[in-house]
Amino acid sequence: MRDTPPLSADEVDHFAATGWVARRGLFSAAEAAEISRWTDELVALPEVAGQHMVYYEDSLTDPTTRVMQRIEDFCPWHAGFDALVRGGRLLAAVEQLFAAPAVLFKEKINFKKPGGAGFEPHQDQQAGWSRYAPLFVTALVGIDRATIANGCLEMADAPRATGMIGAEWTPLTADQMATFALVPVPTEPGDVLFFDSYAPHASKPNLTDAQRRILYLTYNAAWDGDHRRQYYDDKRASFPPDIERSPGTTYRFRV
Ligand SMILES: O=C(O)CCC(=O)C(=O)O
Ligand SMILES: [Fe+2]
Repeated sequence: MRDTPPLSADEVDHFAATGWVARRGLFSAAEAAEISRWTDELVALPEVAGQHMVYYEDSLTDPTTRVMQRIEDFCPWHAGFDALVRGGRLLAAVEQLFAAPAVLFKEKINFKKPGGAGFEPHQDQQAGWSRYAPLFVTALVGIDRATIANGCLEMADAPRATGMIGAEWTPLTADQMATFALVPVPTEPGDVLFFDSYAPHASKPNLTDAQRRILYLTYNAAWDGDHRRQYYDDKRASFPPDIERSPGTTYRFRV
């Protein structure tokens, strides 16, 4: 017998209507604890140029310090994450949403440490993704509880956007957001929020005293090709992780 699909027909319909859907408890508390432990392992890995990409940001609460903002391109360096991301329930759910086979485009963990910044309203597709594929689906996996106070995601309360509302590399303007509101979508460890690359979203800074870690796994339909390595090669060239930066050059995060 085939496994039951991870998403119900109602959940698939919600995604089709809005571009996003929150699937509560896709992973058990024990599985979420394991993902949390794997995240600690990634943080403990020595930083080496050319390997997993670790980015830092200036703290909002203590401007004299830099705090870990995110880690990307880590699947090649962690077998547990690699297996989680490329198979099982996550891939099966994403394939339900594409109604087609899918491949991994990118993986990252946003740490949003105490003092970590929020994100201006944007569509992920605005980050230059159209040169790789016309549509992506991201699975946001809660590692820590994400709340309004620590900067959970806020999603557009609107019919699904099927194209770019804003320009590449700039946040959405008030005019571009005039027809919809953003609603907070708090998540518990093990919850998964699926959203496509045109779904407008934002988040607030974390002004609490605990970190808010979220795993983001982004996929595209297999028929649009496997662009993961090229994407990270391009990103290392244009916006390298801190350890790969040249002294005296300023690098700017855009969306
Ligand atoms: O982690 C967050 O609060 C939002 C992140 C986000 O939207 C992004 O990295 O594109
Ligand atoms: Fe985003």
